[in-house]
Amino acid sequence: MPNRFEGKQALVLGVANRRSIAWAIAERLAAEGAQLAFTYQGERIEKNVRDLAATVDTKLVTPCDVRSDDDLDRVFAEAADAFGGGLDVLVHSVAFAAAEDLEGRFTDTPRDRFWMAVDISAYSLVACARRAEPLMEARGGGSIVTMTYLGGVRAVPHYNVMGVAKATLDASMRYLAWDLGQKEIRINAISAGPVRTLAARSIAGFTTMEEMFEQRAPLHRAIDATDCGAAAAYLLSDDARNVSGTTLYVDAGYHAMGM
Ligand code: NAD
Ligand code: 0WE
Repeated sequence: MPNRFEGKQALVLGVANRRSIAWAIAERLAAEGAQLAFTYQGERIEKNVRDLAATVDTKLVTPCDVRSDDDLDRVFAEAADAFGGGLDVLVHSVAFAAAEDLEGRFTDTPRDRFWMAVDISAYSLVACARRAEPLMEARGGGSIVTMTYLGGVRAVPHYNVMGVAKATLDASMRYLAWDLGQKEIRINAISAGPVRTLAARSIAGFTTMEEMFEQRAPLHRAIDATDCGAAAAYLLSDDARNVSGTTLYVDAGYHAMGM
């Protein structure tokens, strides 16, 4: 295993359990020498996250609801404290839409739930990037990765309002790349194929979608969270020093197909 994150400090948002894509990314960063800080949403998953965090070199585990500016202010202050004033790496792996909006017709999405999905799944990246900026500047630069999905670029049945949120996330990532480039901070997205996580398992028809995916993807296989870990480690490392504002597809080639 290379050691690209020796002496690097990383804040990870979005671990819920051991299947979370955020956890696979954190494990890979830790394996390559990073020190970590984690946030979790809600007491329900606190123990999961604390138990996982205890297996790597963790400096901070703290709650965060990304809808709350107060939470975000506190989290970045605590991270700065735990890490001695600096931050090298930020992992944003957070998304949420109401379950009922991932089933019926997109047309029926009400105003409040449309904005909730965009708030949690897209605006949160902007809110985090703004708070990470001075901490990364203090280290002479940094790197940010967020998780996206093809449903933000093309219409995937049932992905609905999450697709609109991902399109907003993708565009936000590109505008952040322009602003933050000036501070030697890079930001990129990973567009993952379907992975059986907590957020995915509860989705009606997920198994059918996985089968279709494996038939149509050039590599004829599903991807897993460790594939995202490896891709994120690349984008977050100095190996990607001239890569910013881009989307890396980790989807066995699925996005390249027209049938
Ligand atoms: P997951 O359920 O493990 O992770 C989603 C995380 O979002 C959870 O940790 C949850 O606590 C957090 N979250 C939700 N609302 C929040 C809030 N208000 N404040 C703070 N945190 C909140 O599922 P996952 O599949 O690992 O999802 C991680 C990311 O990967 C998401 O952005 C998702 O859209 C993206 N993604 C997933 C897949 C897939 O098939 N699983 C594919 C492509 C992209
Ligand atoms: O981004 C996602 C899923 C994100 C997600 C999942 C849930 C389930 C539980 C957001 N909000 C919620 N809300 C809940 O109440 N993916 C990329 C996985 C996914 O979800 C789909 C997909 C794929 C792929 C939904 C419909 C169709 C395809």
